[in-house]
Amino acid sequence: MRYASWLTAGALLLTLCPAGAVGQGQDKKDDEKKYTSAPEGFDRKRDGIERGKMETIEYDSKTVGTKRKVSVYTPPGYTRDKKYPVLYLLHGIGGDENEWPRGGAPSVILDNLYADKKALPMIVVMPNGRAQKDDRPGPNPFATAPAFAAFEKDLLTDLIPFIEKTYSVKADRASRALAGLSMGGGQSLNFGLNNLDTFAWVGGFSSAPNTKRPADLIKETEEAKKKLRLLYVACGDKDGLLRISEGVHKMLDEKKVPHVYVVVPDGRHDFKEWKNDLYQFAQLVFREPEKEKAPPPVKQDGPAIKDVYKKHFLIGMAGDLPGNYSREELALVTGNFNIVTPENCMKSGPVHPSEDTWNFERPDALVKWCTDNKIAVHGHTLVWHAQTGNWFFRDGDKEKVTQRLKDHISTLVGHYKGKLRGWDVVNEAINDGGNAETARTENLRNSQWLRTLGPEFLTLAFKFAHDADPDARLYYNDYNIEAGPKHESSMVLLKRLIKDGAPIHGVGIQGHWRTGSVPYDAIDKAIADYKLLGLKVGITELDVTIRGASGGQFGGGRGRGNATPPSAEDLKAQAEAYARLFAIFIKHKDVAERVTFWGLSDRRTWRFGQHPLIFDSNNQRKPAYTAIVDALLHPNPDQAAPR
Ligand code: 9MR
Repeated sequence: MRYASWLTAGALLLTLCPAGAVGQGQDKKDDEKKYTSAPEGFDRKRDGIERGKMETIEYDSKTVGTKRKVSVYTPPGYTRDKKYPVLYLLHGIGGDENEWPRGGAPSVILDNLYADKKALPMIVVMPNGRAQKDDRPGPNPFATAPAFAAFEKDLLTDLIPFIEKTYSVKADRASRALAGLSMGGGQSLNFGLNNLDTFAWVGGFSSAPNTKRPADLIKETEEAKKKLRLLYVACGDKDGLLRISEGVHKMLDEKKVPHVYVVVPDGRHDFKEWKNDLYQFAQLVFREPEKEKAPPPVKQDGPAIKDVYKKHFLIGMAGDLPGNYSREELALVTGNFNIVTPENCMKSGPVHPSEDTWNFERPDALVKWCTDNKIAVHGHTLVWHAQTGNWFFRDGDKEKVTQRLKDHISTLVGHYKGKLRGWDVVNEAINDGGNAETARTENLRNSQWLRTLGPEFLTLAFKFAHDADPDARLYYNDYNIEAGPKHESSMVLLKRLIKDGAPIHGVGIQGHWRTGSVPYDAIDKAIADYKLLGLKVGITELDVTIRGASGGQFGGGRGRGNATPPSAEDLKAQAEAYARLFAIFIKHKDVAERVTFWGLSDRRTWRFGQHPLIFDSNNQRKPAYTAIVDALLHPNPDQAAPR
């Protein structure tokens, strides 16, 4: 007598299942694979196609101490000139090595699949999974359950070596699959997941309660994720054992182990279901690993950011143009930006290295190039603690240094009067860090300007600049002023400047940030705070590094990255960061005047190796570029600005 299924032995089943395990179909989950049943005739012999060969042979089992029978299917055209992968296919509690060949039509199903070129040629080995001397099911097959556990050893140490000696097979884990129905499904999950060095492909069809508890099935989650090429868990929704597969599926989901989970509508515990499972499983196994899908190339010819944001704010870049920039790079500037900040050439060190020396050549060339190309220029920077000649302070009392400051600003701003849109008048005057106490003060940096002229140096600088070019928009520019005590100090300082009548129009948040730690909420609030002071806001030196330090302090973090190209994941995270930032800038478009990137590309950046910008080192748009365009044209609600 053959027991084809658990259901034929319902009373006994209850003794093996934990209480309540024989549940009926549960609600379907969203993550279930969309079920498509095998096409009509998939298990019927077709005329005129090549056929594989089914045979029964015997192997010596040291484990059991007998010769054991095994059914083996070799595919059409099987030849010793090729090496084949092997599917070990296990039967149910009432079956033996003949159960699949008699009830499951494996040779027909596979022959048809090969004729349709839907599966890779494989050998199918159908052993007797009851590892005991008398391995027939006998009158009470459930009494033989322990022998199904003992089969693990027989399979691994006797059968597999025998098959690999006897047939022309590929003997590696990527070329071995283990699957089975019912009791054999439980065996497959138990043995397969326990022996990932032997099997890369595992399938449980209507697995029975011999399946280990879900928590015990996978020992090393990471190992399983890495080594499993396919884990296929299937069951009919009318199968009394569905609960077993559901438990396995739930555990796999919790551990985030990729798997295919199929709940077959109207599926029962019978060969209709298992034939279909074999049909599906056979098509999935032994495939080459999918090459890591490269992200779709970023379209290089979409709309330009300067045009997309035309009605919102200016889009800028920093560089000492045209200098040694290539034609391609310059085309990138004209194509994408409508305002330029000279990265270095207008700083007092380079432009005014001693009291009587002015180097206007480079900044003049920049202003001419920008004017010729209808690009605005924002001057950078009149007063800074860095890159400032010592001559300003040499032998000078307050009066003399004030005069030098005035001369410097009047000459420089005057030289470009009417040609520049604005200026960073004072750069980075507030100390780094800070605490609750300094937050209530301006916490000014102990620079030579402060030491010599006192806190008024800022007001003076703004006045001198305004006198030299009354139409220029004058900015205070600093890094990390969007958050923490430094933000509070910036508010104290700006309030004082306004109160003292400094002609200040705006505040520049530099924006040297790092993917993963951008202070979005603080940025959003800081812009709103500055707006309340009646100031405009510029994002003046934007870059979002992929790796390495961020922050804006001069010299800080340089060289921490390396030239290794960023991964697709890194680029995606960076794109998301940029999208979220632009969502904030868009929200504040009434006060945001300009967003300037600090550099041009990942080649032209002070953070070389940290890949911070929106063009890569080959001047190609990065995912961040598209994300910035999409932030306006196709906003993603998940990347919306704080409300
Ligand atoms: O990017 C600039 C780099 O090339 C210079 O060597 C450096 C010193 O002049 O300044 C860099 O730009 C800084 C800007 O002027 C002010 N904020 C911080 C920027 C990065 O250090």
